Amino acid sequence: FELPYDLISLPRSGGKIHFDLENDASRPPVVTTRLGSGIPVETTLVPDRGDILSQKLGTATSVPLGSPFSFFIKTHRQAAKELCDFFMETKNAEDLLQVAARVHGHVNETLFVYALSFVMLRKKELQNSRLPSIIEVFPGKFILQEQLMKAQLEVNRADPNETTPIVVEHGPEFSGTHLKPEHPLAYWREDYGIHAHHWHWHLLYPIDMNANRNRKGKLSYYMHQQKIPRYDMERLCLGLPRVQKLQNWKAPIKNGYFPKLTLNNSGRVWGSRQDHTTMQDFQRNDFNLDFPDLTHLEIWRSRIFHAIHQGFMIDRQGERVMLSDDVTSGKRGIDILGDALEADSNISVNFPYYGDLHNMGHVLIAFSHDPDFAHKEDMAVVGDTSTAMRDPVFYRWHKFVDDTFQEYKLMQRPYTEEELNLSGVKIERAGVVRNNEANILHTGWNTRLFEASRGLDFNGRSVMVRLTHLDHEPFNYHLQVSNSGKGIKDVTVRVFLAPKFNARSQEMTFMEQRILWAEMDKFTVSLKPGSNHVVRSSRDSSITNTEELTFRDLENFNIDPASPATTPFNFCGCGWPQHMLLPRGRPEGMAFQLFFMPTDYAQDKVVQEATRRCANGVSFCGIQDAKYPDTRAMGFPFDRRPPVNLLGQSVNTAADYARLDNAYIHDISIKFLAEKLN
Ligand code: CUO
Repeated sequence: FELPYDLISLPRSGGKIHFDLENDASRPPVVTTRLGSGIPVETTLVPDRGDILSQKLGTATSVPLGSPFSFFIKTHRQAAKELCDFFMETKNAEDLLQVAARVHGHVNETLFVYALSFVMLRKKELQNSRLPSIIEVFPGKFILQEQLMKAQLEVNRADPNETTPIVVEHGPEFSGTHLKPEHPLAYWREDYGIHAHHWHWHLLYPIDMNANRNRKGKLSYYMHQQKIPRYDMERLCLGLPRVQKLQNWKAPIKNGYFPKLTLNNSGRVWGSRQDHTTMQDFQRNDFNLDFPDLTHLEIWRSRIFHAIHQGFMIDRQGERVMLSDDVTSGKRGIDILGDALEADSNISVNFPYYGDLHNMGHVLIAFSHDPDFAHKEDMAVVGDTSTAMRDPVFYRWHKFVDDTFQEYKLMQRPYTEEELNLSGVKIERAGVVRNNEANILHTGWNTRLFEASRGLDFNGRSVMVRLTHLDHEPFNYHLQVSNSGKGIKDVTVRVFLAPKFNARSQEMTFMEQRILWAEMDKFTVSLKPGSNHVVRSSRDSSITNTEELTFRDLENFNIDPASPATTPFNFCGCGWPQHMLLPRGRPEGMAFQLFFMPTDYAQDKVVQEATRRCANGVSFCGIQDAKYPDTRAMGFPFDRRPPVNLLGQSVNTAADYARLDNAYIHDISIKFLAEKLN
């Protein structure tokens, strides 16, 4: 297998540049400029820039070709930083392409794609460029090796003049069998869209890269936190208990994981973990890592819990840094904690003291099958942001991380009635409508085609893969909202979804349900005085992304570079997949609750210069080069425990919030049709 020829395409004045990389060391790399029609108009050989490799690459060459690259490993982050800095120094798109073409083949494949993507997201002149889906760049990370080999065998057997694409299927069995209790969820964990989102998100909010985005620590907490209720909801649909945090690190991890995937298109395979494997001290010498052992993780955890309970962290000068979300200036406590726990060594309040807990958890788990390199086994999937979410242990680790954040959140005072209330605005009714039917939503299966032959070479033959995935029929939210004021009132409508019953089929208390609320949407509307009928499509959700862009989409995508309205596609690439917006429910229907809460936009809004914004994925991904567009805490109002009393009565369930005029709770049913949706 070889690396892709058409790796990245960039739009530019007069057309697109296709980045053609010949993976043949005996010939110099070639950069071909083509017009939008795809006809080559100019071919420029990269000038001899031999000096580049020795002088500029620094530690970028320290990650071997064909091996895994992990952003959770500090030495790999360093390598990425040096390569990104080097690419950032290029003068323009043309220069970047030439330099990148020269570097290609000399640095690790994932690192190369990572750095090039990183730079394309950040260089002003490339802001309109688009990245193809990671699924087509690295098909081996998404499609089982067996299926790729099948396709290769078919190519070998076929008539060489045959041109019709070969199609291989992936799913719905995915990587295991129902003999294992976690397997029924494989369709969810191995969904292509959630991995593309996770890869893209970490590209936007990298650790140790000095790409310090507004409220990064908190966004890291919130984006990862929101995966837990979504995963738990899916588990409840299948009758599985909620995910348990991984907190006893010296006990065996019950569930193993065998990904059956290949690494960096090199033919090497990702590490597998047997059931009941125990995390070990890291003793490998292949990462130049000055390595802490399990005990270090335990010490860091104690220090972080200490800080949470004391209400402050200690910086490198020994000074107290208070942790509180009620601040009028500076960072909120959740941001400080997020930066220390995630951890970013550049912005952690005290990296040597609070350590590298979240990242090293990924690493120790990812090498638990071969901690001393005795078997020369490669890293497991949980070490790479584009594959980590396949493994059940990912959710157990992140449940631990999230519970740590929740420990902090429970130290915060509850919101007051005044903070929750919005006087003058009343939700009279709210619900959902799908295809003229109220309050019953449908899920089922669907498929999506990707071209495996863009990222892998099947002797020039086109190979498609048909991926099965969960999907739902689109629906609309309808809200009847009255505004008793005399003028227009702008509000932010917050919409959440949670299961109505717990695994014991009981209605949940506020505190049990509190961390099961998944954000569905957040949008602004202007309410005129009197009655308002607000309709919002599920397709416009603030958490979701438009579907993954394939290489073919990019080729067919005509962009007018002169138009200021051009969508900044790269940022739009981030976001939860739209097809995974709903949990699958059950064939007989499953009870869920929707929670709606309009808040005062005048208080929520962030005053900043108008930026080009992508409407998709904002809740999880923010806005490019701008502040996070909501001043309230992420997850408001469920990020804190409730007040003891609201409007004179105690608060026991989320429905008690609906005593407020501006809150509404509504029961719906989600039905899994177990068939292909149209
Ligand atoms: Cu994204 Cu642990 O940060 O997977």
